[in-house]
Amino acid sequence: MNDKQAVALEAANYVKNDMIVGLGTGSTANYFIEALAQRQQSEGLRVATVASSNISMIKAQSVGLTVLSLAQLSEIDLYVDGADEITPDNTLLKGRGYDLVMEKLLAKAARQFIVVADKSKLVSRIGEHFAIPIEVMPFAWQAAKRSIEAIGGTGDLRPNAAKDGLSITSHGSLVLDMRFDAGIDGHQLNALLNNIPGVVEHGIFAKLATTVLIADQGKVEARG
Ligand code: ABF
Repeated sequence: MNDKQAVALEAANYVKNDMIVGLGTGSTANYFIEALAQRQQSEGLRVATVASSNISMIKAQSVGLTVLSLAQLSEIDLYVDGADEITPDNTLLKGRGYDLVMEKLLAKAARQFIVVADKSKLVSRIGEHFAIPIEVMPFAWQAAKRSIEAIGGTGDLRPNAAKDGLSITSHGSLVLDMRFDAGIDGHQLNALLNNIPGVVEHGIFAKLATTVLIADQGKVEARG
């Protein structure tokens, strides 16, 4: 069993009967979806889910989980998702590969948000390894980019996987991948980005995680 599987299995133990569980996106979240389906099959666990992406929705349906629409819900019991970076105070960077609007909505709507990751995701500051994904309304991208540059950001629109066009999210937005000086604090940046017109959402998740589960060589540690 690899570390992503180990941490996902541990997170599945937090699920109790009749919970509504938010499903993250990515390889670690995929293992969680499988572990949850396994508990449903073997123990008869009663659970309903809500997915953070079409990919997770299809995965969850394929393993027999019930998937609700977030539009039907104002809060959920638990959300389990991966992250790209995790700082010592459990601030997260997310959304490098996928839509982050649903991810942040679910993180906010959840009574408990459990982050599942292996040790490679631990960093000392947000932006240490990756650019910050910033989702922008298509008609606002130039104005938003200018505002982000004014607070020290550098970067550009994210190309699509084939690099022959731009990445467009499932909500029809564009993504700016922006880097900032190491001196700028993640919480400060979070507040600044929250205030830029045209920005739909961004990848800094501050004060949202209730528990971070980190796996290292098969052992899982919980950080509250
Ligand atoms: C998604 O999963 C993103 O926010 C984050 O980019 C990614 C982490 O994926 P993995 O578990 O494959 O490293 O939720």
